[in-house]
Amino acid sequence: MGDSKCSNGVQHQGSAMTDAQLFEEQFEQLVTELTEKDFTDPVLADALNRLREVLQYNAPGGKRNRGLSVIGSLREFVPPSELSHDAVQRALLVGWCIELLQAFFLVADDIMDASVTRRGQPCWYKKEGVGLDAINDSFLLEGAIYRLLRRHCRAQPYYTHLLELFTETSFQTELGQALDLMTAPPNKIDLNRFTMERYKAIVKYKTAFYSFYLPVAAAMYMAGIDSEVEHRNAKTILLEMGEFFQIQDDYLDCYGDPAITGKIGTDIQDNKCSWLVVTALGVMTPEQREQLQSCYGCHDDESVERVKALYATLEMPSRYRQHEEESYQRLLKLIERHAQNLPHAVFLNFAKKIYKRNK
Ligand code: DMA
Ligand code: MG
Ligand code: MG
Ligand code: MG
Repeated sequence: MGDSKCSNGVQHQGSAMTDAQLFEEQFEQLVTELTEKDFTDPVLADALNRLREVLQYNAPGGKRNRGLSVIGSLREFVPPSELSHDAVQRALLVGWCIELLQAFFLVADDIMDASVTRRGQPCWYKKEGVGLDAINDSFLLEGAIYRLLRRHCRAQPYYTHLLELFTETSFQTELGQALDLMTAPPNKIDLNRFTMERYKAIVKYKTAFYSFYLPVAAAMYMAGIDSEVEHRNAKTILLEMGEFFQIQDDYLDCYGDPAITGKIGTDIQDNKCSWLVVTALGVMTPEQREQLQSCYGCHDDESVERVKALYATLEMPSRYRQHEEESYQRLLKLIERHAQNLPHAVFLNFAKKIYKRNK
């Protein structure tokens, strides 16, 4: 498909833009809205310029899986003849709100995890002159979500559902981040903390709700599906997918190529309760456990290399691949069992994007 856009943004007849292109195109509009139309008091000019810079640096550049899956899911719930142009635009906007929520969490997460790069560029707090001012910038990103929802969805019957969904999901994520952080205290290495039970709790709350349940649940509300039973069914499937997604993230933290993932791993140095360390602990000898105790959570390269060498001895990459296969099969079964009244494509489309990813 060729580029269907004229330079002024008007479509040529017959060659419709893809959702990904429409999504892309909407971003600058939203930035303009947030920074030029929302508040017009001239004394705010500097703050609004800051907001623009924060939005442009932190919101784009990701895989956009979360954002695009709102419109993707909505198209599975509603037949094309019943999906108006405005409804599509609103679904794209809600998708951007999820990307903003993600940007809000990531700006803060990178400070807390002492990360260096994100999406192939320096983490926002690492930029010259930004530092811990990034904390307030993360609040700005969060605030932008609710300005946009109000402006675009206030008159919709699902507005309250969406608001509650965003606030509830944010709180769940914050609880998950709290668990993640308190399970990884710096300089207090205690391998007994790293149980599979604790691991599952962390990833369900810090990742699965906002990355998987949130976009599909938003599309369900937008399609008028608000039955508790259907939301529970969707949640069962999506939380399972979310758990697997974070396991991949943990795997890629150690084994991913930073040129592809856009970020340099820090989990070993940060003493994180990662899937790799939890799984390795389950299969190692007492001697290996003692070795790990002496080099996990340390910042020097030699210690990190020793942890990685131990992972290699324990064949962690092949254990991961085996887990990936099993998890995929389990997911297909869950879809069969729990998506009786929901289009399977919603879940399968998502699964297709995440299994075997390297980014
Ligand atoms: C990410 O966990 C969770 C949130 C809520 C941002 P993480 O620190 O493993 O993410 P990343 O590897 O992207 O820093
Ligand atoms: Mg992190
Ligand atoms: Mg983190
Ligand atoms: Mg990670």
